[in-house]
Amino acid sequence: MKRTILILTAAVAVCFAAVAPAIAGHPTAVTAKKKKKPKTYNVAIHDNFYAPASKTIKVNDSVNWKWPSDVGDTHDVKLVKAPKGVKKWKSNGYTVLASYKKKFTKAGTYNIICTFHPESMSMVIKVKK
Ligand SMILES: [Cu+2]
Repeated sequence: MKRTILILTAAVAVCFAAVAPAIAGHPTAVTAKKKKKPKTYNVAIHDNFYAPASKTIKVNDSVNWKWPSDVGDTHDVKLVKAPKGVKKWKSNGYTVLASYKKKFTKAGTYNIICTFHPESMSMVIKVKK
């Protein structure tokens, strides 16, 4: 009887030893398959320009426009040209301390203007796959 228990105990130990590395290895395997985390890029709003005025990002990255801490002229952010099927958007106009964030889920070229200064204030965002 004692011998049977001993054999059983050994069998359980062997089984656990076989399973344990698989459990321990699981999170690593999942992490390795994960895609790169999307990024958020800041664009500063000034009188009267965006900085930077052009930016290349990847699909699912975001751009966050930030109005200055010192009161300036009123500016906004309006998408005027985008790849087919992308819905156009426009922020409100602000003079100070605001932000407006947009995610880009489709590859292509996006043209953005400030509707208060459409002649001088524009930017291009290129979204790569
Ligand atoms: Cu403006």
